[in-house]
Amino acid sequence: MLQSRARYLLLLLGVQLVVMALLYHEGYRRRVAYFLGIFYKGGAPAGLGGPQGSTHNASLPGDVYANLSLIARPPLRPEELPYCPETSPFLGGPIRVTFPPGLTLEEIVRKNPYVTAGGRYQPPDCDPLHRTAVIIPHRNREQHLRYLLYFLHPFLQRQQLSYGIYIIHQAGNYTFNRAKLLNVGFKEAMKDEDWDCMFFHDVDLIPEDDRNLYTCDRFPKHAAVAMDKFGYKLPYKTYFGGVSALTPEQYMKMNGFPNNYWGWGGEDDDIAVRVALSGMLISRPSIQHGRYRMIKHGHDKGNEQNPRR
Ligand code: UDH
Ligand code: MN
Repeated sequence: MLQSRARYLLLLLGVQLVVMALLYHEGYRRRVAYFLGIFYKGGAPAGLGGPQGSTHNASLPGDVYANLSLIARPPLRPEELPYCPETSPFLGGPIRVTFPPGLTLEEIVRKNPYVTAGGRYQPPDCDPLHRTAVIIPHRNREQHLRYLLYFLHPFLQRQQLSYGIYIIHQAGNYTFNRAKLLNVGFKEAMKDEDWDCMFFHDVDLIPEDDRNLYTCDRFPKHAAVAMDKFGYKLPYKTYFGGVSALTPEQYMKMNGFPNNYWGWGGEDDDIAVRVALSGMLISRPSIQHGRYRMIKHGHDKGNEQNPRR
């Protein structure tokens, strides 16, 4: 009796030792990926960062590109792909936001080899649960746009979303109209695909935590709850500016956004009123997750404060 118990304990110890040796050898992340059924190619990084393999750098905490190369194409036919898990195993939490000087579009393309024309992406290793379009109103902010794309692509890929990014550019020099551009973006994006979530996204706001999921909620979502310029808290309770997200159904229910706010200000509060008038509440991520850095800027020419807002 005593002997068989000792043998059992020895066996347990042995198993434990083998598991520990495996953990040590394979590295924690890979093991987690393995247990979650994620395939990866061993050796040189084969995913994001691609053949160059320059992005695999686990030594930099918060690097938005770190370990993204673990997302690789598995040896499966598309119809055999498993569903993506409820929670992506690639989330890393806080992202270190710095602005590399001399960043070019070519560099962003190089670091995001799975993104296809039109800023579109599908997870290569699983069937996504969410399809999100990101709508960005834009004019004369090329540098901000480069930084946003640099951070947003890997951020969205970490969340295992199917996504498309739409830059809605206002041509000419006439007064800027943010909300109208967002309406244009909605219409154009829905012609392309049956998106289940639209993110309306200022060009100068960089998300700082990848647990801020770019998916829609039961109610219209205001995502930019903690911006650095407001001391990382909401400036006021009904604030709906910066980054927000609606399903097509929510957008239609409130009859979209106003078209008549020319120049800076007011349109975001109008949108919040529309949400309330259509009987919906505002959903928000937590203050820890909904963090954003705004790239510093002054007032734009052609977007003067609207005194009649
Ligand atoms: N936008 C452009 N081009 C413009 C104007 C606005 O692309 O000429 C877009 C862009 O996506 C921007 C968004 O509209 O992020 C909102 O405009 P904004 O960034 O000017 O709005 P914000 O509330 O402006 O950030 C605050 C005024 C800045 C003064 C700061 C002085 N310290
Ligand atoms: Mn801004």
